[in-house]
Amino acid sequence: MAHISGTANITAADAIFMHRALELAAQGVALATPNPMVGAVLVRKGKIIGEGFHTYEGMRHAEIVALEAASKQPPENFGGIVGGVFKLDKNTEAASGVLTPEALNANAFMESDAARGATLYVNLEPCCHKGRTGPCTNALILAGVKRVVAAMQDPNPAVAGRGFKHLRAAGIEVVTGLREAEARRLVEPFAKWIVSRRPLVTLKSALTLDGQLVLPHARSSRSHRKPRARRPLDNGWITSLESRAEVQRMRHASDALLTGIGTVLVDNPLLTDRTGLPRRRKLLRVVMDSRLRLPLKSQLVQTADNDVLVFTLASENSPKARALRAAGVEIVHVAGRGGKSDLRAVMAELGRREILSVLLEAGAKLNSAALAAGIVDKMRVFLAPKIAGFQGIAAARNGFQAPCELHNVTMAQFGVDFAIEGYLHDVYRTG
Ligand code: AOF
Ligand code: ZN
Repeated sequence: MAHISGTANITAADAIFMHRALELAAQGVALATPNPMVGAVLVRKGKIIGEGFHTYEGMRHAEIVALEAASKQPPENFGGIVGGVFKLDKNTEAASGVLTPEALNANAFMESDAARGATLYVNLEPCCHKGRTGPCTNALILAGVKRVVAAMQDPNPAVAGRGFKHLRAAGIEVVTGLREAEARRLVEPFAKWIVSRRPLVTLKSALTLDGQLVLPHARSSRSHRKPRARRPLDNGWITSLESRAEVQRMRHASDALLTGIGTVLVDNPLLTDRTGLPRRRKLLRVVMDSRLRLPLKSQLVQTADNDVLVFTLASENSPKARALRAAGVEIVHVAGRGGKSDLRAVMAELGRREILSVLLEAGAKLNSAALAAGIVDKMRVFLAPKIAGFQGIAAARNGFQAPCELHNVTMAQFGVDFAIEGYLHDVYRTG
């Protein structure tokens, strides 16, 4: 249970408005990256007077979007102009003694009194540093916000509690910890990346009740023996339509998808985000292909558009590498040992490219290697109520070689399937 600090006076209304802030934050999915998803709600006299969420292209932080929305409210909604204690003095460029001239300029649009005395609900600590935009703390102080309810501290070391301090120093009441668990979940890819510069890796798998990754007929072109099943089970799909839609949502929420050449050769997958929802960067499709076996005719290569990246032990200058590159595939040589690529180096490279989250959708081999390399942060396993009943293949052929235990486990149902999710370690714990 999260510790709520700042005041004992959390009201039912606080919980409702924080819920709204979290909802808004989630609207930044695939749009905020590589920044965190943040939503903000400004409330005055029990009424929402402005709200918004952050998108990376929109630049402005959620708090600023909410303040701007509030300033566009008709005066009757907030009681008109009431004093100007924090107002910007255009001659001296000073206000309330806590602002830098730089911040004043950045926030000069805040001439409205709409937010004076208001409470801000936000899922992340307001920033107090200058990145692409000015500090939100200054804007909030300048606008006369009286109380800030924030779900969690910003994991960014450039902020990390200093935002709260700045607000308190300016006399603003700060409450933290409300709905913290949800907030931390929403911001976890950013939290992992901003501290370690490595993406958060989620291993996704779909299994039958007998622990198989493959159904009879699904890969009939490869099978030597005819499977005994009389008809293909659901066209070879292990999971339900509802589960597959959920996997699409998981792809939508990820910056990159990672698979192995084995899966590409057998399934010839597209590995795209087919939700149709907007995203600021294409889903990066990443293939581990130590010997550069990726077929030029594969769907992946045929659809490559600056969004297919292959990590290989092979030379970047071989004829095959050149052909793939000509087809629009990026080839990156990676160090390795014993024919196996260094997955930690791969994660470092993806982190350098501002990839915050990786969805690992692979077969037994790459799953095992990823788990062994310690790069997996969480797992989501879809269990389908089907029995594959393969003959001659041990039920353990699912890529989970070493024993491990998941933490913070949650479960959800999608059609007839159950998705079990848990963490291999705390992504907020650093060092
Ligand atoms: C907020 N509100 O909506 C977001 C915050 O380069 P910048 O100026 O966009 O700053 C990015 C940093 O600001 C980011 O690393 C994170 O610490 C914080 N994100 N903060 O107050 C927001 N998106
Ligand atoms: Zn900010």
